[in-house]
Amino acid sequence: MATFRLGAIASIATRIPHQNVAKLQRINLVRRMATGAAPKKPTSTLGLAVKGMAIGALVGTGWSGYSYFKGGPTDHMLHEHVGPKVLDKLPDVKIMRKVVNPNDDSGLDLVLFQFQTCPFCCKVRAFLDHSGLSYSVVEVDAVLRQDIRWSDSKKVPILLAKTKSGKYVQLTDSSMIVSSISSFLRDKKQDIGELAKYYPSISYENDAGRKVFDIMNKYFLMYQEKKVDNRTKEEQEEERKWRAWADDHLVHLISPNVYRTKDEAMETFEWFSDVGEWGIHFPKWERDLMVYVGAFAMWGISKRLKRRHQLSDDVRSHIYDACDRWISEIEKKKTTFHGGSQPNLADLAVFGVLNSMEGCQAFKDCLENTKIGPWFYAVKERVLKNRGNVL
Ligand SMILES: N[C@@H](CCC(=O)N[C@@H](CS)C(=O)NCC(=O)O)C(=O)O
Repeated sequence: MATFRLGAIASIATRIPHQNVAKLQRINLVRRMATGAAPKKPTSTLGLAVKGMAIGALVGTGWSGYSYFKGGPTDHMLHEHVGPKVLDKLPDVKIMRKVVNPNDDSGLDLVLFQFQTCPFCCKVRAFLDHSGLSYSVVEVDAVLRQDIRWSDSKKVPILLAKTKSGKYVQLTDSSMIVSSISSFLRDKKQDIGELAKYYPSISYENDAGRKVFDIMNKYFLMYQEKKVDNRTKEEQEEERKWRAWADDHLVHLISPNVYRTKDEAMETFEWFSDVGEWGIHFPKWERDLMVYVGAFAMWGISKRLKRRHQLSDDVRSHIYDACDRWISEIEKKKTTFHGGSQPNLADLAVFGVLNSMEGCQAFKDCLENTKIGPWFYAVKERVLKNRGNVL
């Protein structure tokens, strides 16, 4: 079964001379199309996707699964290939807080549009904090989403980064954000606006005839000088593999686990409300609506998600397996982190996804029933140590 996603097959090396990128992309497209028609998705996909989108908008979590309901392995027929959007100035939005690191000498000027407990946003924050970067945060109202109305992307995270020309380039997709900023940090001579062009948004039609989107090269770092990455090719490949695993596998285990029962779903939404400060940002009736309606809806939807991802009723066993698999990978290396003595992008991706459920019973159960704890808290310590001051 041809199951790889376009972004994950992008190229064969991380060091891609600029002139070769377009060629590689053509090759990738050919490879992608050469995979032929993949098995059709069940017809319930569309209905589930629509419901998921609506509830996701309402409750503010917008779990990742829905993006995959709209596309994925069965997609074919490239339609468009669009570079990143560039804004002349920042949109008129309310910055809710800033993370300011006096040691940040990157020269970057970043604004993150996010939902606090979205696993993709957690991934991006883990990366930005671990990298010691300063950034501003716009907490997007998950119901009205007026703060991302200026954008063609309806999902968070979105990161706006100031380019050398003084304009702001829009980075969408958590993995693309991490790859493009990480590429920049390895070679600060590059312009973030130019780098972003190596991660075009592509759209194509899936078997159901629906237009779907993905980001090309999203797990690949782009830089000119080999010396800025002294890791072996295998190490780089491993990092990409596990970053993709976090997006394509781990993230799908979150909803079925944190909304497993009505009580757990309520508890989860109460936690979302606490960490997202919904009590401060929304009137009480709206907060309560989000918590009660959201919890009930997600409890129902998580059952369908469970079936879609072919999970057994014992959903905990799947997340325990995932934690075990990840930890055994690190144990094989006999290092503290997947990246060795320092977390790499795979550590930060897995940490970010798990971090999105840290306040939930599911996470407590993972701590009790797997060996994820020491690694998780070791990454957390590094992330918090490098993070700037939250103002
Ligand atoms: N592939 C995207 C997925 C982002 C995503 O699905 N975000 C959710 C929040 S967790 C969202 O905005 N959903 C709203 C929607 O689908 O309309 C990424 O990695 O950033």
